[in-house]
This record gives sequence, structure tokens and C-alpha cells, in this order.
Amino acid sequence: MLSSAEVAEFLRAHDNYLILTHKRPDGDTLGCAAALALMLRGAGKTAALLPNEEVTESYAPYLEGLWAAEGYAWDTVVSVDLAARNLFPKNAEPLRERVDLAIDHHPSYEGFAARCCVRPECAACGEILYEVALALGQLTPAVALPLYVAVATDTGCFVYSNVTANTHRVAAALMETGIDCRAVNKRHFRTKSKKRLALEGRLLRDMEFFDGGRVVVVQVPQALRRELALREDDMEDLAALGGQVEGTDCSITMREQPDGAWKISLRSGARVNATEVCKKFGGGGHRAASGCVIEGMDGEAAKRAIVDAVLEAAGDA
Ligand SMILES: [Mn+2]
Repeated sequence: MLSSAEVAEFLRAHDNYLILTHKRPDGDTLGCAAALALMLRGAGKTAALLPNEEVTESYAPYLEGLWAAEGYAWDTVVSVDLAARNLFPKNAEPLRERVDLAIDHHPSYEGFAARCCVRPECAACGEILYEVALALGQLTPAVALPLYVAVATDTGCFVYSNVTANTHRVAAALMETGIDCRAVNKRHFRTKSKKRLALEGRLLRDMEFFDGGRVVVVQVPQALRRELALREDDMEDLAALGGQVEGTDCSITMREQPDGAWKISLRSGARVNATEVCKKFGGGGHRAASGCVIEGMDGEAAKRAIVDAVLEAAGDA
């Protein structure tokens, strides 16, 4: 296990970096990857990101000029916010056993890399990359901006239960570089497409409650995606919706995939360990926020399976 100072030392000692992000990339993995590429370039290294075809429109601007060109000759592979072998994007699968350094904050990190810096106490992987940027003397506004995106998006703009005093200290230091945090927060937290609002309306109408109203289930079937002509962008961070209902402490968001599998996001309070529940279905994540995929069941059966697992794992209120 490397400290952030040792990560910086490793990065100084190597070159020609290929940076990996995870499947269905979020602001944390993309922000960390962008920041890492920029700080390495600032330190005189060659660095680029392995293209990730699932990047959504709202994050694409942070990544301009950072993607590896076809045939890019890399020597050193670094993954950021990537916890598990099954979260490697398709084009990164051949690199599963070739990662030289994994930087991550998931307690469920699988240990696929030759060395790692895994800090589960960090709300966002961006908090670790912030320390690395400092150690490299590369905390420029260009590096700070994607790091702010990473930290802000992985904490729901500093409101999720994973936020610590350190999260705020990091955000403050990033702000002090002079970046435009307001624009970032407006784009990612205060703006919704009309389609997104229509989707939320439907989901709020149809959500179901269990366990005396403490467990809420939000289902997004493919039929609804088609009906509202939703894009991936319209579906971001849907997992936060159910948990806003008063009296709930466990929110289950189920999104039907094109192949019929159900992708589950679980957000939970102290009563339920989300990692424990999702592990039963081969998934994982954090104690308060985890995910898994249920295959071979229709929406009703999958819902019953995940609700039963939640009730089984639930401790005393
Ligand atoms: Mn993360």
C-alpha cells in the first residue's frame, strides 16, 4: 500500500502513462484521470487516457486533448477509481493484469494491480489525487478543476454521508487556485434537462415502499427509456432520487439494461450495510452506496430478491 508521497515518487520514476477509467464513467474517475494526465504532463511526462466510449456529454469537455491516440505507445498503466476487474471497460479488459498502479477509495478494491494506493476514508478518489498533485508540485488551476469535479460529483455536491472535514479542506484548497466552481456546480447539480424532469416525475409517481416505508424502490424499465427517448445523460445519479423521500433510509434504484439484466444501485443509512447486500449478487462498493447486477429475472422477481436481501441484512433501527 503506497502513501500519496510514494505515489508521487513512483510517478516521477516512470513515464509514458496510460490512464484507465471505469465502466460507465462518473465524475470521480474522469476527473481523477484528467487531473492525473495534466499533472504528469506538467511534470514533463507523457500521459494519456485510454478512450472510454461511455463518457457522457456533461463530462466530455474536461477530457479534451487527453485521450490516447490510436497506437499510443505506453509503458506504465495507472487506474483511478477502478475497484474491480468487471469494471474495466471492454477495451481495457486486456490490461486487467497489466496495471502498474491503482489509485482508489473503494473498500472493495480487488487488488488487481502490482501496487496500489487505496484510501477508503476518502469520499472521492479526487481527494487522493489532490495530495498527489501537491506532492508533484502540480496543483495548477487546470489540474484543480477536474479534481473539483471529481470531489463534488462523488459527494453529491458535498451532501452525501461519505463527506468528511478533509473533503471540505480539499475542496477549499482547490477553490483557492481560482477555478470557477460555480459553473461546475451549476452544470452538474443545478441543471436538469426537460427529459430528466419528465423521468423524475414518472419515477416519483411509480415508486414503491417496503418495510413500513423505510425501503423505497425506483424501477427504470427499458420501456420507459424508450417512451421518453432518454439518453445516458438523462439517467445520471438517479440513485439519489428515492432517498429524498421522508422516512426512507434505504433506497434501491433498478435500471433495466438492454440485455434484460437489472443494474441495482443501493443507498443506505446506518441500518443496512449496502456492500453486504450487493455482495450477495456479486457486486460491491461502499457501506452506504453499493451496486450489483441481477440477471435472469424479470422486474418483479429482481425487485423481490433485492428487497429480501435488504430486509435480511437490516439491523435494528
Ligand atoms: Mn469514486
